Amino acid sequence: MKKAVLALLVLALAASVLAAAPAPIKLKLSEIHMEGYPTTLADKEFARLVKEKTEGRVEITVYPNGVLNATEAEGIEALVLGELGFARVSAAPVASFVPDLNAIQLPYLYKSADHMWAVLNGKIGQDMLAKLQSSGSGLIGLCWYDAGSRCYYLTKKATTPADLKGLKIRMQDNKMMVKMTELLGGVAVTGIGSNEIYSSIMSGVIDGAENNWPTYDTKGDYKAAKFYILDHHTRVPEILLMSEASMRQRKVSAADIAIIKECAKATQEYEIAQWKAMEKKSEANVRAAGTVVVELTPAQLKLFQDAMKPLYAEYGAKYQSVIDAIAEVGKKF
Ligand code: BDP
Repeated sequence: MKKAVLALLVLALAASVLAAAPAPIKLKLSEIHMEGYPTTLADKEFARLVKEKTEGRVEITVYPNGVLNATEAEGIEALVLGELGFARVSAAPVASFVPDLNAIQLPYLYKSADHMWAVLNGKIGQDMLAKLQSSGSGLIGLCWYDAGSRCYYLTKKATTPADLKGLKIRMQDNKMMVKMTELLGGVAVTGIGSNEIYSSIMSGVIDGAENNWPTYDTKGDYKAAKFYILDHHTRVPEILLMSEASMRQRKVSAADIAIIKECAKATQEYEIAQWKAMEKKSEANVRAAGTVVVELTPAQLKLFQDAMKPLYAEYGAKYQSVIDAIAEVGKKF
């Protein structure tokens, strides 16, 4: 008899424990970079923190290598529809959904990474994240990550915009970026995910692309286009996005959303540290592999800068106060 009562008690206890701990909400995070890349490491740290701080109520699984979405634009679309919980993407394709974001990725806007970080961590960057949330896009910007500066890389040497004339160059899915290459005389090609660039160059669909050292290195693009032109035309930060629709559909509580936001912010410095190390490592790697790194003279660099200036009138005019504020922050650097 006593044994039966005990067994019942144990059962009741187990049932109450089970009832108190509902199944975790499982969400996916899309990432186009490979394992070990700075943003992938940060995504995983974010997922780890979220699980810990929500005491297991929310579980995020990171899917690297673009297995969920071949292009970031598709990933962002999936967030808008609520088919995906999170995506770590470049801010460039996000600007197709929320054009305000172009104001912080105009060419030659920042003097250095420190200048950009003072902007992103200050009022301008935080206002941008808030704007994203209030834009009605359904996208919530959780935090920024570093992605260095972008340079053109081509199958032939170029030192001036004239050398780019007629070359087919893959650009990110963003009209301003397309225009940037057109202003140099190149032919911009979009709709190509960054994992498809290598094969697109090898098959002659494009003559090059543009990106930072780590992407040029880890995607193997340096094997297809061996001229890396140090024009450093733009710094486009990465952004960790959350889907408003997905959080609603999956019934993530407001308290857990607040925790998620804090966890994301807590990974920013971690990514920046990983980034700095990777940037150096990748540069050394591609140099050792025989990449022709093309240094530009100040006069040649100025030709690139002058050619891109019309973007400020076309895409920056509406955001003149933001651009002025960025220049103001830059005085300290
Ligand atoms: C890399 C970004 C990545 C973008 C890629 C691109 O890290 O998010 O997808 O550029 O050019 O620097 O598409």
